[in-house]
Amino acid sequence: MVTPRVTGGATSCIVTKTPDLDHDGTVSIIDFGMIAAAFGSTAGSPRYNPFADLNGDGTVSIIDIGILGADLNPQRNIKRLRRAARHKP
Ligand SMILES: [Ca+2]
Ligand SMILES: [Ca+2]
Repeated sequence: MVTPRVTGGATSCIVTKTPDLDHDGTVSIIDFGMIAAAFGSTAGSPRYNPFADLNGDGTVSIIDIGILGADLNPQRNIKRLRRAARHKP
């Protein structure tokens, strides 16, 4: 994921991994739970999940939760779940 930023006339971008950790097509509380399970871990520790380390700095921290939070969209997820419920056989 690339997030453009313009600050004081300078343009930059931040490149992060996708916050859709379980690859179900939405950023939801499930993805948040995966980051929470690895929260505070560092590369090499047993709980470290490299997919949860969204900015790739070797630590699963509040920064990674913030990146996920920017894409967390409860309304979109509710709509997706309703659509799925309508298509059940
Ligand atoms: Ca997901
Ligand atoms: Ca991180």
